[in-house]
Amino acid sequence: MFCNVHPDMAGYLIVSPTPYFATTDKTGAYTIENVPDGEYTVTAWNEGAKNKSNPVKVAGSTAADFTLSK
Ligand SMILES: [Cu+2]
Repeated sequence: MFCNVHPDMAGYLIVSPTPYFATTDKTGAYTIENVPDGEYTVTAWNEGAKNKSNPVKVAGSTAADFTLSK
């Protein structure tokens, strides 16, 4: 969504097809709570970067790290 008054003002709306999503904190860390064990594809998005999707096998507390690039 863009502002028609301020050309540098924009917002983003992401529709998630799953209840399992998170936003990062200012350090880039995120937590997705209550994900059942199983195999998933996790996709990371950030303004100006390419989407990054990685397969993740969740078994209890599981870490999935991403490095995004432009
Ligand atoms: Cu504005």
